[in-house]
Amino acid sequence: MMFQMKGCKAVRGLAAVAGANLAVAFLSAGAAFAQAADFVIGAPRPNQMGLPYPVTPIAREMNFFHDAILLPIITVICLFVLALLVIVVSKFNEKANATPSRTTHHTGLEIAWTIIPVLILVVIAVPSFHLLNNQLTMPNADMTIKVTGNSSWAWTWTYPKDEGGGFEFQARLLDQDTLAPGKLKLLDVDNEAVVPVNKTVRLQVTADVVGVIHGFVIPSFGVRIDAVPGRLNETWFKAEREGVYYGQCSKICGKDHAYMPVVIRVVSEEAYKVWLEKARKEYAQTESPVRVADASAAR
Ligand SMILES: [Cu+2]
Repeated sequence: MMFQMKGCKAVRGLAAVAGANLAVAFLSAGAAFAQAADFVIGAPRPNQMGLPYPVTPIAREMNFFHDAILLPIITVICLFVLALLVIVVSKFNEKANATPSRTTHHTGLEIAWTIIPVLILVVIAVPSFHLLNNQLTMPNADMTIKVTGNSSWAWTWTYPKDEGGGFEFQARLLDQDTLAPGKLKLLDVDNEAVVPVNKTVRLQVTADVVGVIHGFVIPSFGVRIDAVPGRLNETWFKAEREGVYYGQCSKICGKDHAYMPVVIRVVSEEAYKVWLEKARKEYAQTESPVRVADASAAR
């Protein structure tokens, strides 16, 4: 009875710690929100804790999954195992326990330490599969952009003609020796990709056939997908806040792996139209051969 009461107290203590952890996670998310009242700079901040500020439904679901489900479970398990270790070390050493028990089996305990981890995994699996399904199910997209990790360690952005584009351009890291004030080191590029806010964007991601595998990542969008030569991978995002969002190639792809950031600027629909008009003229010399197929024709 005494042991049960002690155990109960310990569980309550663990729950309190997990709750505090959760509160910290939510507070830090709130701080990011307050900091980014108007325009989000989707880049890492000094002393940042937690995941990047989420601006898409998928990224929010990822943050929830991490902050509200994984983190508390991990915290409770770590503290539980630590408590067991402390008990074992303090109670069952030679001095404190000179004549050890000869017990080698305990059926109830063995069933419990098999079943409980399985239940924990099931609890994790349900929201995990839900998230995975949402990531992989393509919604009806408002627009399409093709991104190619090219063999000169830069990203080529292609805006299809059918959707008002018909051009492509390369985004290259700015010269780090002549970086203008306010520009982010190893993140800002010469030509940012631009998309309208609150629109579902289908991203088709690939890499040069003569190149290597790259990893296309925008943490604030919850987007992470491989850019593989000869394969057209597909993902999507719907950015709900204007801002400029940064990511970096996440595959160890070659000598300039560290110098090929991904930058997307999310603007209002009017600003996007203005940019599209300007970009069409600016990048006209590199007209894109990409056309978006009409999906209804294939049905
Ligand atoms: Cu790369």
